[in-house]
Amino acid sequence: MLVTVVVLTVVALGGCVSRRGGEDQHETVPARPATFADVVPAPVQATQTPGVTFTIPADPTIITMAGSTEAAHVGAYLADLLGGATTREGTDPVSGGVALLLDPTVGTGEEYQLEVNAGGVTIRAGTGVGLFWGVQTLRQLMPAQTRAPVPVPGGRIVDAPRFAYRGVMLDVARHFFDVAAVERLIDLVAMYKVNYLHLHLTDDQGWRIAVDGWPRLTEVGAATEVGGFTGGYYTEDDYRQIVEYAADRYLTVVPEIDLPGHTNAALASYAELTCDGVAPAPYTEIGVGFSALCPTSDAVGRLIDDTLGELAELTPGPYLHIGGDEAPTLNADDYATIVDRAQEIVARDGKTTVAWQAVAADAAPSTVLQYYIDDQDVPALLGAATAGTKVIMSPANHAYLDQKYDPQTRIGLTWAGPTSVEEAYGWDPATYLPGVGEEAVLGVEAPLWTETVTTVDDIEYLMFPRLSAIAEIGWSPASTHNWTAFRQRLGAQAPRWTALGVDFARADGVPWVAA
Ligand code: TNX
Repeated sequence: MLVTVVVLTVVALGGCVSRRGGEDQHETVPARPATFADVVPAPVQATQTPGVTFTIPADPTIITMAGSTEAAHVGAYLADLLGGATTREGTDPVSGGVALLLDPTVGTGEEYQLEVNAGGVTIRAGTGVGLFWGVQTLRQLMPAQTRAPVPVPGGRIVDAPRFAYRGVMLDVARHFFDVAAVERLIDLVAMYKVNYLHLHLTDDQGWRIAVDGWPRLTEVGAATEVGGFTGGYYTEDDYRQIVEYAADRYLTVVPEIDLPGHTNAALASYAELTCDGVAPAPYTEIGVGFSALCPTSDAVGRLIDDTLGELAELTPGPYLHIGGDEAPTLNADDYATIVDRAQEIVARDGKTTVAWQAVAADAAPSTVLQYYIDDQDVPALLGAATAGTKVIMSPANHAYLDQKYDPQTRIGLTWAGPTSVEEAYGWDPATYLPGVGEEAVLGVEAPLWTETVTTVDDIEYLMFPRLSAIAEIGWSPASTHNWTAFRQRLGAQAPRWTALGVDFARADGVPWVAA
């Protein structure tokens, strides 16, 4: 009965009121052409030329920098977006098409410049990744349907990221998501210049990566997830495929093996990882903080060595994440024994450790710490940051995508939230923690824990639009930070997400542009 009343109310109001949490008052504004003010994340400088439009014609010409396989790769990506193009090498702007030119004077990293005039589009960058971000910006200047012919407003953008690390995390341990789901996620986050994908591969409820010599990790440890017995895992080839797909879109994978706590799935697989020699039952609940690897077990040493060693080999990126959070059953020395060992192995294999803030007191100088909450570990984190340690900022009350938007949101946790879009956007990584300034901040990351997330739609619903807010905080200069302008830019993403079938939340407070 109640449901009927609500449905009738929705219909009576013309469909603008949703029954889903966080969308009660959602606002829709008429469709409009994209402008230079709509780009997310906001560029360093964006100037539209009034009265100028260039229409990328059907079967356009794309010039890619002569001799550059990177430029050719980005050209092929753009051709795909446009629904086909004639691509050839060159060194100059092209009349009637798009030129992707390498130009070392633009920069040596992710910087790019984009110019649209009546004759065509030119993107210049010092690197392939810079060209790729330029293409993502160009995409946001096109209509949601990017198949050429498409109009693009005239103007000029000069752009560069504020922070080097702009990450998203997917927890595939609490619920498993297959390679296709991860690839879709990569495609969506690349639109917002996110350049790191952190995969939380192991936890109490599941172990999601095959490790040579440890078959029970996947036979037993991967067979569960939150709420039941339908898990899954990545073979080495699956993992390689994700890494490659990400690299093709200029994202670097950061694999996480969470230890010494959050390890029930491993302990259930191998009794020798426990101190009492008894494997616990598999675990499918949500509560945490009860499990730990045994610090005196030889098998634990071998597990860490084999798992991190294998991931180091499979991962071209510089970082391996060792977790380190919530291990209250171990004393400080036992905890340190295990995280020290993990850090040594990561260093042995030529990688850099990333760890949650709990590792701060035991962190090697090169270890990157990930901040998420104001707790007893923060003084050690501040001390490390003062001594030169880099920090990834993921304050749970702003950046945790698993939190509900408001108390009515159909999925999500609430311990750090609920978190509206305005709250997700409302912080500055370089002033959030006094003592961790611009220099100490490597970047930002938005984690999506998946205790309540079971489908791709669920991922998208919690991730969009808030991931776009965190991506902007990581990329855009602090001087562009402005909620009133951001909500307009964000609203302009709606037609794009609709065209891509993204189940985003039409959250309150954002003027959503009609498709
Ligand atoms: C805290 S943040 C956790 C995760 C949970 C998450 C749920 C952190 C390092 N640990 O184990 O999934 O909260 O929001």
